[in-house]
Amino acid sequence: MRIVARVSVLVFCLTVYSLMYLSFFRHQEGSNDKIERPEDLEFLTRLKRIEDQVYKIAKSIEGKNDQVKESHVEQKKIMKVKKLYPQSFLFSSWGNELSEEEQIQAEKLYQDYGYNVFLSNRLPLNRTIPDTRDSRCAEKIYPKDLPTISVVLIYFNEALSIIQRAVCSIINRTPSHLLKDIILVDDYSSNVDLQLALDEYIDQMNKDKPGLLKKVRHTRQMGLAKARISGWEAATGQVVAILDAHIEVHEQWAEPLLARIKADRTTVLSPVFDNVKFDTLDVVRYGPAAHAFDWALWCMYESFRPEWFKLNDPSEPGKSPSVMGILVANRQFLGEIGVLDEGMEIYGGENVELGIRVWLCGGSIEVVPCSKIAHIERAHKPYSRDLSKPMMRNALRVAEIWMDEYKSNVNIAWNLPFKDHGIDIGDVTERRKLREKLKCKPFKWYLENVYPLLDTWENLVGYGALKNDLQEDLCIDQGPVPGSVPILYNCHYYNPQHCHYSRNGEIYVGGIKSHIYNSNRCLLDSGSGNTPTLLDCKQAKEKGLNIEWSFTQGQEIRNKNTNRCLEIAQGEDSYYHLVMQNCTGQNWKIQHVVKEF
Ligand SMILES: *[C@@H]1O[C@H](CO)[C@@H](O)[C@H](O)[C@H]1NC(C)=O
Ligand SMILES: *[C@@H]1O[C@H](CO)[C@@H](O)[C@H](O)[C@H]1NC(C)=O
Ligand SMILES: [Mn+2]
Repeated sequence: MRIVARVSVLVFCLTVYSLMYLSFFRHQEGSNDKIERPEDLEFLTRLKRIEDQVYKIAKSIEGKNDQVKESHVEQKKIMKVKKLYPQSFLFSSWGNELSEEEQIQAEKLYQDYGYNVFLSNRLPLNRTIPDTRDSRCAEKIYPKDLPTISVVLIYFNEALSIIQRAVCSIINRTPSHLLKDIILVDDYSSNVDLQLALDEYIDQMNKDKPGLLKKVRHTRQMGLAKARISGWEAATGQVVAILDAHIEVHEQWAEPLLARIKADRTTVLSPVFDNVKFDTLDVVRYGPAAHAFDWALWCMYESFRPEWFKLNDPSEPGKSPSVMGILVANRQFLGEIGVLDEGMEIYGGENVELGIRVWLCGGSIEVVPCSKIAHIERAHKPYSRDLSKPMMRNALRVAEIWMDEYKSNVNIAWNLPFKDHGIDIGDVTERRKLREKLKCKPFKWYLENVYPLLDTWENLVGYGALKNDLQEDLCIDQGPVPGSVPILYNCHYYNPQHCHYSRNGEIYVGGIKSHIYNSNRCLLDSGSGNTPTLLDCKQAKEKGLNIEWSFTQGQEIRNKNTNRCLEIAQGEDSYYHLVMQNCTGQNWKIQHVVKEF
């Protein structure tokens, strides 16, 4: 059944400024994305040229000039296909014909932008892209008198040709009587060509239709949420679409959205994205899916609910718990419910905040399969590790404003204590007032009616690192993956060491899943041998394995079935190991307690 095969691929919320922080993290990437410094390469190229010269001179001294010329041409041919960057993902399936100079140029641009700007600069701005919609979409007839639309493109140091292509696709593929304006919101880019050259382009485009393109430029970096608000403020259309700037819209992208909002002004919509490959800029079709999130408020795709599958028509809109970043809404309605939370910093969580607010305060969210947008997914996501700080801070803010008695799940997801975590979430009084003014429903309603797939974690009593009194610098760790043997390891408090103890006696090791369709890894005592094991909880339950433990904070951890204890013992190697053995009175503590146990 399709419903069982639920996709829950963790993806980055789509709208991350293309370049934000890229320069900071460029040098911290994983070893398989090794980057050679351009200076080194220039030097190598120069060296190669000198070698060639020497070779030539040597040959000419030998008086074999004609042959030399030939062999040099031949050599040059081979050189042409020589890859200067065998490690670079940019060239893994692109760029075979590039000369060395071109390779250097392309690689530099790729490093700067995270996608193939060299190629983008050479493709026509009005290129055609394949129609990736369901065949039923092209047959649909939309009303003529649809609301007008303002398109907002948000960017920070985007490549000029990428922005131009986005604008070009919007102008060419939106009925001109419906396209009110295109607003370019520059969150304080430093790129020179995004100033004069872009302004010239805007002037040129506006000659045909005065006022069509507008640019809003922040005078300091204000972050994603504020950039979107600036765009919304400048918009004049009845509907506003807030998009990334590294996109191309598909044929008929606007009509299904406008028709839906015309029918119900309280629906907030998202088109369906295709993936534009960062290297070849080819468009890869993605199917429609709901936009979801976990308790840390990271975004992910999730399959639509069973009701959507019952429609048996993949061109129909599907309900969605949230939006991933690209959103389309009635401009006034979006204003009435508070646009976006200005208290959000840099990146993350603002889309989930919108999702929850829309549902709780009188609207709904849908993903519209017939509206498609091709979106570049950048090659390296170098910001992934370090964006977690603003992400965590913003998630706590969302929880504080919206999540009522469930707000501590966000703390659990980030392995933070409930109180005194020392993270400043800013002033929430305005947003709390807004919630009251709009008479929004409680979060429980959202969990029950909109997002029942989110596990409420109501049985959790403890979480965090699990330590034995005898060796407090060692923590239980999920051990090698793949693998099923938990180990003792120096405490680092990251996900592999996150343990959860549930009221029903289960101990999860290596993090906890947010969704009921996922399963945690349960600690179990097989009953024989002297090591504990980890196994998928659902499987372990089906097999009737011993996954229940009696544990009181600060006391022993004893398996309810085998009566053996989880303990530590020094091996012959003098290191401490996790063992299952007859209880000798060893005691354990879990980092954070939800409820006394
Ligand atoms: C793109 O623009 C060029 C120049 O105006 C034109 O010749 C060409 O037909 C256009 N291509 C498409 C696919 O519209
Ligand atoms: C563990 O305890 C059981 C029952 O109390 C006993 O039969 C067994 O011999 C003990 N095992 C060891 C290794 O001491
Ligand atoms: Mn994006």
